[in-house]
Amino acid sequence: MTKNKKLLDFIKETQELCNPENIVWIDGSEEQLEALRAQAVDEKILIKLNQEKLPGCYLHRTTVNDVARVEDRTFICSKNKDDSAPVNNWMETGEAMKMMKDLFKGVMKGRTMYVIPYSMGAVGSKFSKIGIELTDSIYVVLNMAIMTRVGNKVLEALGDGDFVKGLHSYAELSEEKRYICHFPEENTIMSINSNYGGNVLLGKKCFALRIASYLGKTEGWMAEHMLILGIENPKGEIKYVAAAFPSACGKTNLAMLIPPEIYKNKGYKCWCVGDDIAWIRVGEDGRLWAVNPENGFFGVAPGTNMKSNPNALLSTRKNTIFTNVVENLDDETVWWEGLDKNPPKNALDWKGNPWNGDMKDANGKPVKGAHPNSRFTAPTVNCPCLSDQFEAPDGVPLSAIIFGGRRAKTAPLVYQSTDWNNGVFVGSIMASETTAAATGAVGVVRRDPMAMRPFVGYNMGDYFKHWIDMGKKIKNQPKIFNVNWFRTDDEGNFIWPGFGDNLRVLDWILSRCEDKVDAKKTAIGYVPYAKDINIEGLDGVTTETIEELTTVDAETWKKEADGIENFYKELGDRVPKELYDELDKLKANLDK
Ligand code: GTP
Ligand code: SPV
Ligand code: MN
Repeated sequence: MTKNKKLLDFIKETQELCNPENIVWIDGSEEQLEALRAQAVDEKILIKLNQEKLPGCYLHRTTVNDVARVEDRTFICSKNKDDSAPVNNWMETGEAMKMMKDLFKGVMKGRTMYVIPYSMGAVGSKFSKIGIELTDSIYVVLNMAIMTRVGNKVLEALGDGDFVKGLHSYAELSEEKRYICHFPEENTIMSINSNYGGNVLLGKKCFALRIASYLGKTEGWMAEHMLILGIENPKGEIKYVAAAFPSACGKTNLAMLIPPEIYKNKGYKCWCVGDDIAWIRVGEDGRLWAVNPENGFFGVAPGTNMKSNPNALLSTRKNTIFTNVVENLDDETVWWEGLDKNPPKNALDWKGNPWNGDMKDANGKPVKGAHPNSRFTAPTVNCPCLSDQFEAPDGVPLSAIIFGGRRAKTAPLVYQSTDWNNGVFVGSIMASETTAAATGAVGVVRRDPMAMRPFVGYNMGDYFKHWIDMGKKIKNQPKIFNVNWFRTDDEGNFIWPGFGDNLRVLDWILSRCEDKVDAKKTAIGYVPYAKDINIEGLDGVTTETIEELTTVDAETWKKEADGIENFYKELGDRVPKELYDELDKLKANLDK
């Protein structure tokens, strides 16, 4: 299989620690995966769906207490506290290793341990990195086989090289003993007592963001929570943007955007390179180049429909695993809130209880059938708008970097930073209302710098410094913007139509990158003149609406500046001076 000494040692040590009954190597063949799917169906881990309507599709239900990332039980372990804290939960490396080893002792007794060799990035490309996940969960194996490139070809590419060690067991799915521990200094991840995506598909957030962000800092590149999108104009030129929005704030939707009619008719097209994670490097031409290290989409199901995101929905029509959605018992298909207006009459909800669309709770509110963080795991190849550059070894060049969050007030529809350092500032002050993608309260505004608050594998101040330092290395810097699709009116309705119409904002962004349009200077940066956002063909949106969406209220922003200062203080003394300078400039602008 392999002669890699480190790998063989890792397996032997884990075997001794976890005591599995047997070991199965994932070779990546369709035969092996098909046999595992059949076994998962036998063991009631997966439900086989209607193979005519949804070929190759399955449904999985997690336990009720295991439905999202657990940020309060996720740790970045390092020798020195300051190298991780204060935003991350920190544990000292030795102490955490000991705690985890105690928890893993004998945990796979009577179970099979699967060895998953996986590559983040196309196998063999010079930007790709290899991980090995050892797990006792077939669900993890089958999801990793969609989300990453797995199997013998990865072992071959590994040779006797280095890899990220990942160990996972669903153990007893105990909430009290659930821990997701990262050891960036040891290239190691350990995850126990969960079987939910972001906690257990170790290639994703654990490796491709937390460990990779640390590697990026040491090696001079960046791992970011960003979608990558190509926008083709009528002349056939394609410009790429990368955008960081917090979890469940619209990355998958923007990444698969369908142009509004008036743009489509002119010949605009959009191409998806990635929907969640970008690895970014400085190219020989001095531009930033981005690759998507994943091979699948782990997308939010609720709200996905043929109007909001047809490309996402079409991506889920074959070879997809659905988690925690509604099971339609009449025809063995799936449903979720916002799919269509016809919930099934004879169904099971995400917990497996009988459900129909008419049920109300004690307060008369509709009982949801799908969990708000229910997800689909779909292969990228299914995506109708997948970019032909998806596997390009060097990635795609970025014209713009876009930050964005879910803000009912404060942040305008779009604004542009004045330069790189100011753009880093704009990213660092991002704030967003929390969503169901992580456990805990939903709808609370919190600072989420670069949408990386839950995913930075080291000290946040050092992470900001890395952004500032990268700026110095990029000769042809992309322009940096901030967007907010989520401003609401006094009744709480979204003012901006969003989804496909977001292309209208991207259009302005690209025009700014090419110096084709003027903008209005405000205290926080440049906002569009209302006339420059194309609203042709939009119902109910006028230039007044755009005026309203792009106002920057000085009083609100003064409070925001105080909030930013407090946040920086919380982060401690590693926040770079460059960012305090930007904060001073913002305050001075607001006092003008
Ligand atoms: P993660 O996979 O958790 O990282 O989430 P994501 O950032 O990919 O978010 P996604 O695109 O799945 O969107 C999450 C939610 O935001 C869904 O309920 C969408 O319907 C909603 N949403 C996305 N784009 C827009 C938009 O432009 N306007 C509005 N109002 N809602 C949006
Ligand atoms: C997110 O929460 O940002 C996700 C889903 O993309 S998870 O893989 O659970 O992190
Ligand atoms: Mn995400």
